[in-house]
Amino acid sequence: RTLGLATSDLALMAPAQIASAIQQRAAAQGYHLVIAMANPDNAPQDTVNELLAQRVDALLINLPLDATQAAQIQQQCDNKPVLFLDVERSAEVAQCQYQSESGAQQAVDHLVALGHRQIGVLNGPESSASARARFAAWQQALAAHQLKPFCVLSGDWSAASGYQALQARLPNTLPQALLVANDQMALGAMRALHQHGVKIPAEISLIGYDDTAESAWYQPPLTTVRQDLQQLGAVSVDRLLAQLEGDDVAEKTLETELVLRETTA
Ligand code: IPT
Repeated sequence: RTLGLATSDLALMAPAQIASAIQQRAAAQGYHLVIAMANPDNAPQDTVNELLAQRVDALLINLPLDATQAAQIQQQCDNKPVLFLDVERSAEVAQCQYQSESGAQQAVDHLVALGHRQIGVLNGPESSASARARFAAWQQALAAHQLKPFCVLSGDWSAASGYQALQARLPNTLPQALLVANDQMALGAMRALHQHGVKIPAEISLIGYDDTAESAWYQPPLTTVRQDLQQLGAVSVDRLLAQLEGDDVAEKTLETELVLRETTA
């Protein structure tokens, strides 16, 4: 009895921690897990094919996909149960994902309550539906306070890209606060700010997204929007196993929440 996981690059913290949680839960339920990792030269379908070639019984897909790609993969898997973890919400496929709205709203409300009006964003890659959903949720939360993003920077999820985005911005006025689409980019952003002597949180507040295991160990410890990656792994395995047993699985939305640490003031 074997489950397959098609995943984004495991050099990234969040997918690695999700895979770890999935592996643990699968083992606890008596399933073997086979992992296939996306590679920049392959289409998502190729990654899924690697799993199908190994005769997995059901599949978890943690690849950033739009609705069309997800529908294609669903077809490709024939009638095997498939559950998507990083897909455009409008896709008509089984999904197990965190919704961005609650956490984004708590993050913006927190910054506004601290008196900040100039709030910038450092977004993830435009090609990712999750990055687009986070940006939309921030915009909506800012609009509720009659605000627009003070500046829009972007990166590719890596710490290096967060560093570069801030380096490029630093000659110009910084916002009072920055919403960052993941904790890894926040790590790089913090290094760039530190190198330029900009004090966090006295001169700029930062809020990340994910709450990876390392985020409490940043200096200062990172305030962030938490997606409980452990829970995501466990819930997605349980749901996939229910699909495998033929149960009609209800859509379950997982809620994000703001975790206050020391990067906002
Ligand atoms: C998403 C992470 O939040 C982000 O930090 C990045 O690692 C991305 O994955 C990589 O694809 S989590 C995903 C389940 C939406």
